[in-house]
Amino acid sequence: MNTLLRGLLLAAAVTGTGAQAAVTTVTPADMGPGLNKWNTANVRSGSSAAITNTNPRNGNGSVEMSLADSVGKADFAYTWGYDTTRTLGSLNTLSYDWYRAASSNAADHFQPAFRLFYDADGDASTTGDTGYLIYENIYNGNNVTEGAWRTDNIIGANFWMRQFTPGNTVEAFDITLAEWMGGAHPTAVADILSTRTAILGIEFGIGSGWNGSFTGFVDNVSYGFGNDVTTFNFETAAANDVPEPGSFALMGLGVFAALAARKRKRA
Ligand SMILES: [Ca+2]
Ligand SMILES: [Ca+2]
Repeated sequence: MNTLLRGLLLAAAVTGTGAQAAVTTVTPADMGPGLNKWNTANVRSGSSAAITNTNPRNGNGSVEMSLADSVGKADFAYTWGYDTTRTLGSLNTLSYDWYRAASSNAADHFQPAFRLFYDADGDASTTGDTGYLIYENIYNGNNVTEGAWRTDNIIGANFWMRQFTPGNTVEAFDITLAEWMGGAHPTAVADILSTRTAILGIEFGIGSGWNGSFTGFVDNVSYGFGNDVTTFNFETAAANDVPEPGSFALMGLGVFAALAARKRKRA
């Protein structure tokens, strides 16, 4: 069995049943402003965030993020906007790989945080009910090991709420996504979420307020709503011999049909 076929079959096995998982390669050339594109955000002076070949989790790249002091901050964001199929009620996959470099001297618990951008009632015409639900390791076990990649499957994890209008941190750090969706309201002003809460995008980032320096990496960011599952693999350049991402489902006969089509195309 050739390497490509074995890889595809393995991918199909890992994917399981039902979901049409697609791996999307993201290179620097794919980035930019607007919807459905990764872009850097809030990168302050002395901080950085970029796809580099310094420490790939897989392939040839990952997102390298660094800051030098407590004002440092850098984010990577991907926004799709309002999509009625992408709600807190349909969200079923959320994971990312992250790494804290041993050269970091900020407090031991800091690692790249993960954020869901929400609109509480899913109605774009009401804008005072948007914010972030934020995952941080410190509220989920606090066990960072430096110099090692880690995969965090965070669909069942605790998230805290940061409201946008007005800006407010809801001081509650032990609430799961399921509990938020069930209407948890730990403070009077917290947004009340439900199955209809729109998820508008995802982000990960470092800082601010991290006293000291930090260098870390992120790769293989996955989200899923029902059967709509995507994994982003950050790469410095796309491999020439990889099939176009998302061009077919890695399932059953689809694998063989795609291979046959590819072979015909090359002939
Ligand atoms: Ca990669
Ligand atoms: Ca709204």
